Amino acid sequence: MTDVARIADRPDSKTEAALSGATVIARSLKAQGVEYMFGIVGFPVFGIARAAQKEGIHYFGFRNEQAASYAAGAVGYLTGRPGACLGVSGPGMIHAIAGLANSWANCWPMILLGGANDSYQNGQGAFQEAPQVEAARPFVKYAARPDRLERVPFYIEQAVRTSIYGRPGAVYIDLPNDIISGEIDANDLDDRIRCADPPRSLAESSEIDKAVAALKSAKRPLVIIGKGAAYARAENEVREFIETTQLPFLPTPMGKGVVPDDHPLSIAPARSHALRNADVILLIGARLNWILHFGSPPRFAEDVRFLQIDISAEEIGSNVAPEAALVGDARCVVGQLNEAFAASPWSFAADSTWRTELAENVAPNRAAVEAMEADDSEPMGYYRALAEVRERAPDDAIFVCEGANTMDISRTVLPNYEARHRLDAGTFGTMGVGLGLAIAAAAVHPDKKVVCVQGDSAFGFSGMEVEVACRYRLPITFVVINNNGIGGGVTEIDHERGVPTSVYTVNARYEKVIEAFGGKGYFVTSHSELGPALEKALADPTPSLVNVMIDPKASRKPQKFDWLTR
Ligand SMILES: Cc1ncc(C[n+]2csc(CCOP(=O)(O)OP(=O)(O)O)c2C)c(N)n1
Ligand SMILES: [Mg+2]
Repeated sequence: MTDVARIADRPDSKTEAALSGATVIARSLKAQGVEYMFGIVGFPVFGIARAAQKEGIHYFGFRNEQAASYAAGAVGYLTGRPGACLGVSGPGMIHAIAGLANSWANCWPMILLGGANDSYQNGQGAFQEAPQVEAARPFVKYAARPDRLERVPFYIEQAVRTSIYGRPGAVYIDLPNDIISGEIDANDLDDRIRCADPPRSLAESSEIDKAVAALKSAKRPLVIIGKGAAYARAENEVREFIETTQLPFLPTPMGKGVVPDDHPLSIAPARSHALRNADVILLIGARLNWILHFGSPPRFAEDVRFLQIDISAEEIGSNVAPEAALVGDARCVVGQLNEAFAASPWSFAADSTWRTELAENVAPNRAAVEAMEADDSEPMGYYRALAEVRERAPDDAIFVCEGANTMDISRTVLPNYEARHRLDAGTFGTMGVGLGLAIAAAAVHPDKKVVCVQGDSAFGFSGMEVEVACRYRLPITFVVINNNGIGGGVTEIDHERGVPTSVYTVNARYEKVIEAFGGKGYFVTSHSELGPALEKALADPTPSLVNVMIDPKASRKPQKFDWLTR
């Protein structure tokens, strides 16, 4: 019980053995492996932030709890232990629900700590009183309000463990002022040891046999790698699996990098064709939700057979019943498949019709994209602007991408060679996550370059958080792809006719926002200016923002299906 001693052995208060509630909270979090906290102070959580800093938790003071809550979820995804978000009672906690929902949809662990009014004022119309536990409930795996200070370590251990065991997700702890500002004799604490990292579970061996047989019988097999594989740290196993079986694969947006994007078996440029024509599909930590068109026609073949690896038994059969139900940890289950293929070696033939057909589909799509990337016309389109970013960003850069076209096109143009190196609007399609995600990535990976590519609308949701990046000296390069609006604007607003609903200020100087806080701003209108600006920005540890004016009419490569086609 060494952690008991950790929490209890250093008095922090007036009386010898007494600990404040804030200290107990901070030490409990630290004891459970919570290393990062993002939030805004005020009544009644001032003391928690101060105590967290004192205990060695990295605290980042934000400008809006929304962005702070997105950062907490991203830390959970990047580290496997929940990031914490700290919010004041009422409006602060309410803003942070945005991050709970984002983490709920993405299955990312995070812990929200919401300050609350003194419990003896409940129901009296206390300052910032709100039904916070109830408000959090639909988006969390666990929500509780500690009843007594001595049990705070118990609740925090339960919350942290719940957030990372099974399918990861968000949790909520409601902290009334009387708990935070209370005092306790250290000997009275109901202390807890650090919960172990989640136990990893294997799939049933009969389901492994079924999956192996199905893959061997396939004429048109496909592997889809989701962010569940990235979360499970399955990259070594998945890479081995692809090498051994020679199966073509497709990553989901945040599954990119589990196997490097430049791997010859990646058929991402032929995504639509591969989905529509595959006969057996192995899902590795990827759900059949809207991102994969529910696994249904017309985007998939009528009789496609799914083999589904998922940590959550409840996910099995969601939208389509699979032929093999591989419930378990993606790293372990892919390891089981590797063992099976080592015992009975097999690989998919390189000269198969399917591989030839996929290659024939990859080539023209890749050529079309390359032509747009090389397009010299002014003003620039997306592809040229993003290709300039790709040419200059380091290979191990963490890309944060959001916007409509900006995000979709960045997925094609910006490569990932490592797992968990792409963060975006995710399963919830949340605009405004970029700043929080970028700050989280820079906090977790101080040695890496974070490049945050956002549409001008996406940037606007949390743009003020550039102040946080500057204050904490995080070497982030923000790139705003500016087309004067949501999915495209105009070159001039005709006020006589009224302002169109998707239009924002024309030629808005977003780079000046970061300059206000000591960051470096660049405003570019042509590709000849963009390259040098990016070079300077990326080489400089000072946070920077490159505001790239592109053609307001620029768009994606024509798609056979739009992204919501059922
Ligand atoms: C919180 C939230 N509000 C609104 C939306 C709707 N929405 C989808 S994409 C988008 C912005 C797209 O514009 P921009 O970021 O400028 O990217 P572009 O397509 O212009 O490159 C909006 C507002 C959303 N997804 N999330
Ligand atoms: Mg835009």
